[in-house]
Amino acid sequence: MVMKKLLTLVLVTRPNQVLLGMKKRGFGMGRWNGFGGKVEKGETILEAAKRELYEESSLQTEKLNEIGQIDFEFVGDPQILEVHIFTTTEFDGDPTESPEMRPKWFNVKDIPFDTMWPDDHLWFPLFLSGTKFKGYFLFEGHDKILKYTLDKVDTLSSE
Ligand code: 6U4
Repeated sequence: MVMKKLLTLVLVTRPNQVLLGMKKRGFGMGRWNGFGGKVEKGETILEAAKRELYEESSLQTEKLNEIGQIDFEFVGDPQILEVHIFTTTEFDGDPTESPEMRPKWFNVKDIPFDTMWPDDHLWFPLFLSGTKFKGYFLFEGHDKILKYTLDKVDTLSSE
């Protein structure tokens, strides 16, 4: 039986820059990534995305646009991670370090793909150009992609 775990990922942008956080603990530790985490019982995916952004960066937003959905499978693990990816340009507050994340603005041309999940350099160009997408990645461990699909879409299922 396939078990799916719902996760969120929020990418905050301002002109020519994207805010990433260095993950200090847990899943993806040591990698720059967007802000997000698990959807909890009783909340919607969108509510989870806002909550996790706030908990991890201190930024608040009422305006998230869903840009992508990716299923991640890991060899030997029956659980699929269904990650819902959102963007925003409208937010309140200043990025602040949390126990989970150390935030930093990056110029779009200096995105540190070498210290990010290996799938990111494949779909960031779609996100940066405002193109919606759906993907699937099969990982062996956390460093090697065995196969993947990535498709542009007009709409995402949770919209
Ligand atoms: P806690 O709550 O601390 O146990 P943790 O195990 O640290 O959770 P969490 O909740 O931070 O994990 O969620 C993992 C985050 O990593 C989510 O925002 C989704 C994101 N993520 C997972 N796999 C990814 C991948 N291959 N590429 C990517 N982001 C990924 O860009």
